[in-house]
Amino acid sequence: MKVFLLQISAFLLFGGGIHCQASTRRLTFVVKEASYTRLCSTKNILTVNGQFPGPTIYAKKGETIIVDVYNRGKENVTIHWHGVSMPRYPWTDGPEYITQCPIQPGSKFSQKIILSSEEGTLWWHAHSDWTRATVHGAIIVYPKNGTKYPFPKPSAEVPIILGQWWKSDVNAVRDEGLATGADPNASDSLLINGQPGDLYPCSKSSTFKLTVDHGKTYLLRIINAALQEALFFSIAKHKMTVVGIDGSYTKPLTQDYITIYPGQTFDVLLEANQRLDHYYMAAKTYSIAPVAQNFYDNTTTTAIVQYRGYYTPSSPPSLPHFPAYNDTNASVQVMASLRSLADAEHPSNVPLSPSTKLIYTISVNSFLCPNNSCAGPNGTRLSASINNISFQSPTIDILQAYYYNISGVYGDKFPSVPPLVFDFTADYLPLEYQTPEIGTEVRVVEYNSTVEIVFQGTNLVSGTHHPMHLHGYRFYLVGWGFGNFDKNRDPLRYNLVDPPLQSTISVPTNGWVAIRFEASNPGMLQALMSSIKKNP
Ligand SMILES: [Cu+2]
Repeated sequence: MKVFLLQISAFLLFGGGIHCQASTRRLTFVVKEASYTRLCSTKNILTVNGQFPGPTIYAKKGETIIVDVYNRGKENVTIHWHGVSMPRYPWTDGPEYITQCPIQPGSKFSQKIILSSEEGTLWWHAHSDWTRATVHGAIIVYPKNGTKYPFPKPSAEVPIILGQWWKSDVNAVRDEGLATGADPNASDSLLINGQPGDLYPCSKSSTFKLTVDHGKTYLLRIINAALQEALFFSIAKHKMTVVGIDGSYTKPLTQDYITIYPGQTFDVLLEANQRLDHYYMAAKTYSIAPVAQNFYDNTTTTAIVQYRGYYTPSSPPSLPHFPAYNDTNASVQVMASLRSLADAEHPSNVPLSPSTKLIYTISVNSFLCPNNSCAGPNGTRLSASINNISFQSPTIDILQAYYYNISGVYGDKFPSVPPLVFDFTADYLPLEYQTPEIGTEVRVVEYNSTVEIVFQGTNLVSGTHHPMHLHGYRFYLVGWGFGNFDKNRDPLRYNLVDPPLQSTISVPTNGWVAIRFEASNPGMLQALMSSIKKNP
């Protein structure tokens, strides 16, 4: 019986065109350092081909592309195709020590991108340590020849890549976090297309500007490439209509703002239907941490939507209205409203009666330090876990260990349900629950089984939101809620008709999400939790 392995890991974040049918297109990515100036200071950052954000990959649905990756930097690196299912070919998906060993400085590795059902916006990023901070870019997947968008063709398409900038070297920020055991320092600014925007020092002249013609419609391909921050994104005086997420289309959803979690991508239509003027588009962080404690980046990044024509623009342009930074109800609003198209051309294939049901708790944890010497809460060191297991990175990649039957690299005892059941989202929880086990465990799933995973957030150390991302699959988001998942009551209100198809979802603060997928892509996959922290 063929199986695939679902490898589950909870990382501490800082520990953690033209299509030619005849031949496969090749691209060259040279990973190297380049000097960039932001916020009045200059530093070297790791880039692809010297560009930040990196080059956009344009593709057609179903295309295969080979990317020759040359590592001319000083540290190990891999490139990951985020949201690409890579059917039957996990070998070059990128996560280091999961599907491959990292590409060492001075060497080259050719990575295939195998597109299948994805259409819309995806992205690529480095998948070693913190290299993702600056090594990332958009993947735009156009409809196949003879097919078209399920909405009127926009006048233009614009990648909007949201990111974070630290004035210091990102590895130094990471190392300090690891050394102290506390949250790494918040970034100094948020970014839109690599630029902080007008509200930051030394940034005004380089602010990203989108010139629009009145009456036309623009497709914004919005990517949250930030390492940590969940972001509210909005455009002053304009509505946005969401038409896609994570490389699949949705029913149109008109919004004043969206909440976009790290790793997510949104396709959004912007109708230029307001008075000729300049307007800010802006992003700021959603966080439940107290604003005073510098646990998150509480700045606002802006870009300008400027109408073409002869007029005197407002100065400064108007800023969009945002929910309060800690408005958890606002943070789930888009998730609660998104529906897939579920029509003849875009059918929903959500499994109706899953054969494998898993419940995974997602927790922030803490380890004790000698003499309470660490800088986390009560002198501990912060960590994170799924079903109380904090992932230990192996030294041989797990896929290779599986393929060649190398023992001792990982175990296959990942629990299907929480090892200890308690009131996960209670206000006060026993301190001894905070310390997790450490392990490198995988969950083996039968080939072609249908899987449901409920990700249950807990209030250990800090009940916060947790972006969850699955490799090798996109999944249907069939349900979500606040508090504890109730296996009798909650499935009754699942959406099994038109749930959105996604690759990244955020478990709401002190809540849960339920996802379903068919396990039809053998390989070593990874469920990643890319957030911890923000410990009040
Ligand atoms: Cu990914």
